[in-house]
Amino acid sequence: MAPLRGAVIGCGFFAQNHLHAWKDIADVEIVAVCDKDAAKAQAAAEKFGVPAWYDDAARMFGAVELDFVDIATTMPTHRALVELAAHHHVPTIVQKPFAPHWDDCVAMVAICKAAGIPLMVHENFRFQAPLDAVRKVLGEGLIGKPYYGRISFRTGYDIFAGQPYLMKEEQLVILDLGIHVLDMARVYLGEVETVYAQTQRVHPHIVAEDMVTLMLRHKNGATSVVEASYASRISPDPFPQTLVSIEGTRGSVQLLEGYRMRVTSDGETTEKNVSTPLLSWTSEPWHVAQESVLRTQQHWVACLREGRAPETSGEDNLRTYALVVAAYRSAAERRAVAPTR
Ligand code: NAD
Ligand code: 89V
Repeated sequence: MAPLRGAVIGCGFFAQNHLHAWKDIADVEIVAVCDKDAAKAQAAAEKFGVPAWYDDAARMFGAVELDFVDIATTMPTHRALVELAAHHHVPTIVQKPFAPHWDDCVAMVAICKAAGIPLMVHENFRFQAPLDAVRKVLGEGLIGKPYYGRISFRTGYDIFAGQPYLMKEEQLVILDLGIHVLDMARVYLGEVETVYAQTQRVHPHIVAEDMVTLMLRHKNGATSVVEASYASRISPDPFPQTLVSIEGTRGSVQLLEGYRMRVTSDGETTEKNVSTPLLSWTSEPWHVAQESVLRTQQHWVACLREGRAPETSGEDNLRTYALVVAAYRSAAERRAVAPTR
């Protein structure tokens, strides 16, 4: 079978990981790249041996036969690009956050459904090896029925150096990072009944919140504390690790610094390292996050080939995005809020 013909739109900071990862998937050939900054598109084409580059997505869709498109631009552009892909009936994977506003997310899901194309959000925490290891422990029933969780991403790593646009966002840490952590709360403990959020802005030169503490009540009665911070001066700084602690009726599972996963089941405790080895294109401290890009893209390809819906479909991501919306409302109104979906 011929490899799937893909294109990448957006050749900026994080797309470099996408492009490396596509190279590692034998079943995919990236046949075009596009960036509105022509120099970036050309540089990506040269670096990754891509035969065609464009500085205009509409022109690219008109010129190239595609089996899918991978949109790795920042969120304000997602809706217009997804609409363009849907117009050309090209299956689409789009980076998180899905969009700046709820209505844009709903519109993208609807337009892809109407066009009959799959839409996946690149929610890569779902595919991150250490976070997946915790999920497997829960799935195997080793800790019994989970009733409490703490899922925490706190760092002082200078994310603004690589992503300076984040300094100007009007909604920052919940939408950019909390969205990943909230997604994992759903995965580990189920859908959410209410969200209570408190935000803080610590960094003096940014517009929006850089710290959030959330308390969730899940529909099955479990409680979780979800934390996201870009303003934590801690040592050692675990970036980009998510730390997890989940308690259940038979024991607990913890994801500790250094990618150590500790499981207590019926009184017996075991510990193992759940990190991933370095790939030719990954480096510390980002390597586990980078590797999750490869896993995310492998999932997308498997779903396309098998004709099944991706786990992090647009439809699924609406449920996570609804938690983000509820969190901002909760923080503004200082009360617990039920997500709308
Ligand atoms: P970036 O600004 O470095 O890159 C975006 C690129 O898209 C730029 O080169 C820009 O010129 C290009 N672009 C913008 N509009 C375009 C258009 N209409 N057509 C073609 N090109 C266009 O941004 P980034 O930091 O790489 O972030 C991109 C996305 O990746 C964001 O949504 C961000 O949240 C996400 N991200 C995800 C992770 C993760 O772990 N999942 C990590 C970092 C960033
Ligand atoms: O955009 C992101 O997902 C970043 C992270 C630091 C998690 O990569 O916030």
